[in-house]
Amino acid sequence: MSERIGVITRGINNIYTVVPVEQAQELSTATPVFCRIKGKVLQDVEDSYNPLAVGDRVIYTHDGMVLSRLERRNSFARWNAKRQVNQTLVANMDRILCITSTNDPPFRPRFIDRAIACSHKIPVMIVLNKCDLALTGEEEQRFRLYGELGYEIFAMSAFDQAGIIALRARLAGLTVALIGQSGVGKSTITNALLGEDEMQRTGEISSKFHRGRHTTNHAIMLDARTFRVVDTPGMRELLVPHEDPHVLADSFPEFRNLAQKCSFQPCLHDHEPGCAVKDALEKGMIHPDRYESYLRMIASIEDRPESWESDRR
Ligand SMILES: Nc1nc2c(ncn2[C@@H]2O[C@H](COP(=O)(O)OP(=O)(O)O)[C@@H](O)[C@H]2O)c(=O)[nH]1
Ligand SMILES: [Mg+2]
Ligand SMILES: [Zn+2]
Repeated sequence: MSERIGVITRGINNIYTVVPVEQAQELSTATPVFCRIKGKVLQDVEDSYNPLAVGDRVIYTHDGMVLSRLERRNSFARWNAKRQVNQTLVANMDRILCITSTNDPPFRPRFIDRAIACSHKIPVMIVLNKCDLALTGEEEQRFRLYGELGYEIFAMSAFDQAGIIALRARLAGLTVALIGQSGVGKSTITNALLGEDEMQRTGEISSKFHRGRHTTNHAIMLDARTFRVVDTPGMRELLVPHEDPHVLADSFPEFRNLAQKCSFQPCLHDHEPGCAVKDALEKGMIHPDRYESYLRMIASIEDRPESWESDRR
């Protein structure tokens, strides 16, 4: 049986939609193969709970077997508290679009901070949706701070066509994943980006293969003509993956140059004396809420059961 390289565009109930890699830029005309994993576990993949994510490149056969997963260029992973495992939601993305809203649900910058921490080697673009609703001055400042820290920021309303057109232009040629709390507008933005034809087609595919319309209870990669977009399921909360807490500081660019000046090496910037990050905080050079956000992430990792670590390593 001939083996090919493909891209996972959807995975549901252990059935993966695989598109030949040479067709991955033109999903709407691609011929997908519905695959299962050959055997019980995928070779060379340790995380057996969720071995494949949307965006993964795999070796598969035409009769529908995934044989192996190729090395990931990057990934977005979170902690699955119910199963006590790190869960990769998407891999090999050009951008994570972290969608937040001004209101309904309220602006939650700490969610954004955690989303950045969940993104391993993927540039994060922070999108503030529902700009037709009000934002306080303080919230606006906290949003603008991401721009100052070097993240791409984008303010829009899914109901305003001008924003959708501008966003489409920015995403040309890329494969991106939308992540965000339930209700911030991910599916509305996705549908607006796709335009009407594609939305209809998505509906047809959903009813044909998976019953019902495109509601987001699993990640799916869709063709927006000039780019690819992955809509991910809504999440009530987002927990940072279980990893060395020192790695978390890497997702705070404002700590980066200071960390070398800390007396303790490596420093967690928590209770250590002579900490350059805490010095900067006291001098008002670091936003107190960003620091608080960081401390909470560290604490959430430390609170996890130790059994997890011994099981996994
Ligand atoms: N006011 C306002 N409401 C929006 C906007 N975008 C989406 N919504 C609404 O927010 C609700 C949740 O949207 P949905 O796309 O399902 O959110 P998801 O859970 O992130 O996929 C829906 O009622 C949308 O109509 C926006 O820009 N402004
Ligand atoms: Mg949705
Ligand atoms: Zn320190």
